[in-house]
Amino acid sequence: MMVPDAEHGRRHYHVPPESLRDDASDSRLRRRCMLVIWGRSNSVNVQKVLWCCEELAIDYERRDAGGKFGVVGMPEYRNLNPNALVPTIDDDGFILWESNAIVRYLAAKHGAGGLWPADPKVRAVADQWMDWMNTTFWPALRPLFIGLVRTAPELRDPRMLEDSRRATATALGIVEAHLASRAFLAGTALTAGDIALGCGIWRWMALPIERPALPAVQRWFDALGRRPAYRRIVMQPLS
Ligand SMILES: N[C@@H](CCC(=O)N[C@@H](CS)C(=O)NCC(=O)O)C(=O)O
Repeated sequence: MMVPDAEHGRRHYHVPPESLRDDASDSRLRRRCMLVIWGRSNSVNVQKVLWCCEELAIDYERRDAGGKFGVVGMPEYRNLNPNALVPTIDDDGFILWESNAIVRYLAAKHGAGGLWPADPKVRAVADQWMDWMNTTFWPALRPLFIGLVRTAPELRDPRMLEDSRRATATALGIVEAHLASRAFLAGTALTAGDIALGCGIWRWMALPIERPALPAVQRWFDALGRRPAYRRIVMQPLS
């Protein structure tokens, strides 16, 4: 049975995991929206997709999967995403996984000229920062995030936490220099590049750690924080 998700308002629905796919013969399981997103809402990669949808006012249903919800190990889910990871989308039968690819797809489909810039060079810069989030920033920050948020204090490795903190601060020096002369990562407006790195920067800002002063990064983060969709989807207690 579908039940409205009170946290996120009328356009969002939780569906029990057993109903992975729609069953047209059962009206209770019938999909209300063309776009279904599988993934727990506290995942950095799922948040990219959710925030993108909110910015573009795309109707979607989110279905809990991953972490404590399981689902990703079910054969039905693995048929959709053989990586057994979240997020995965089903856009009216079109299945796609990898969060950045999903954001690119949705931004191109619904946000051409905006989140997905028309100018190939501006778009490439947005794309560059999406890749940088996945290949540089998140690998640097992830050990610190997992260590402080998802690891019992007695099991934490202080050396590893400090290495991760330093590596992330060093990586952010690159962002600081880049943002010194522009409001957003690809220039004057929010793009898919900001969506990807913006989900990561919230974790850095919300962790109880020492952070170097990075005025341009702070200004950019403050600008993200003025967006209702960012506050609603990303600026949530870390878990
Ligand atoms: N490169 C993938 C990584 C996906 C990924 O690692 N997802 C994590 C959550 S952030 C996951 O599914 N973890 C296992 C789980 O939640 O059960 C992407 O960007 O979508």
